[in-house]
Amino acid sequence: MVVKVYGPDYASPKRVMVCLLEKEIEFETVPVDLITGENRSPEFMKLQPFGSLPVIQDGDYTLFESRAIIRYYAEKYKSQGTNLLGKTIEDQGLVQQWLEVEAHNYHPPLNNLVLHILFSSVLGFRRDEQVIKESEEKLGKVLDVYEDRLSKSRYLAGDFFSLADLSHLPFTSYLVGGVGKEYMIKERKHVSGWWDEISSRPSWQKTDFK
Ligand SMILES: N[C@@H](CCC(=O)N[C@@H](CS)C(=O)NCC(=O)O)C(=O)O
Repeated sequence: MVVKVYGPDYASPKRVMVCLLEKEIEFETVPVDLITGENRSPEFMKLQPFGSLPVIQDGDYTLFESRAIIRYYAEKYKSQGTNLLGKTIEDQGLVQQWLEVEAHNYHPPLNNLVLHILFSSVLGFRRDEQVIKESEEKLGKVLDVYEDRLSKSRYLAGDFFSLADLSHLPFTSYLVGGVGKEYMIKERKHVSGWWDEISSRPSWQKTDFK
């Protein structure tokens, strides 16, 4: 049974697709257009009651929330493709810790930058310079913590690529691309080396250009 990924042209569905590629799981994509509001159709809202992407359908199993989906597949296919969870229970704890950091410390200010710099006009709200300034400051502080961590560790959870690193790919790609703040990564030597390494993985190269 081929996994269906509803997306696919947005950052959160890409978090799922890059994980499926790392895990060597076959999938197909179902386009949903946020601009025309397809995600608010009664049919889509049956799959995702909040109207957000991504959703996956795997046979008759449906799951939404990108980080829940990547945890599900990393666990379900533990011994297939890249091990994204860590070998020891301690490593696994660190993977989960840094995944939480990505979701709760890194993502919120970065998401504000993406929304206000890239999508405010298309989504029809006012670009707020104060939000942009404060979000950049907040994200900078988080990146300082990353710089320290990555000066001692090749990847966030240890010496292995994991879900914690993978989860950063789609929105950091906006940061260094359309958001125009690549310097936030480049001015931090260890963050910059880490970004170069994780973003050049074949799985991400394939996902980002889809
Ligand atoms: N926490 C959700 C957030 C998903 C999300 O924000 N998706 C965006 C696309 S990247 C979206 O669908 N936005 C439209 C909406 O939520 O109405 C997840 O990680 O799956």
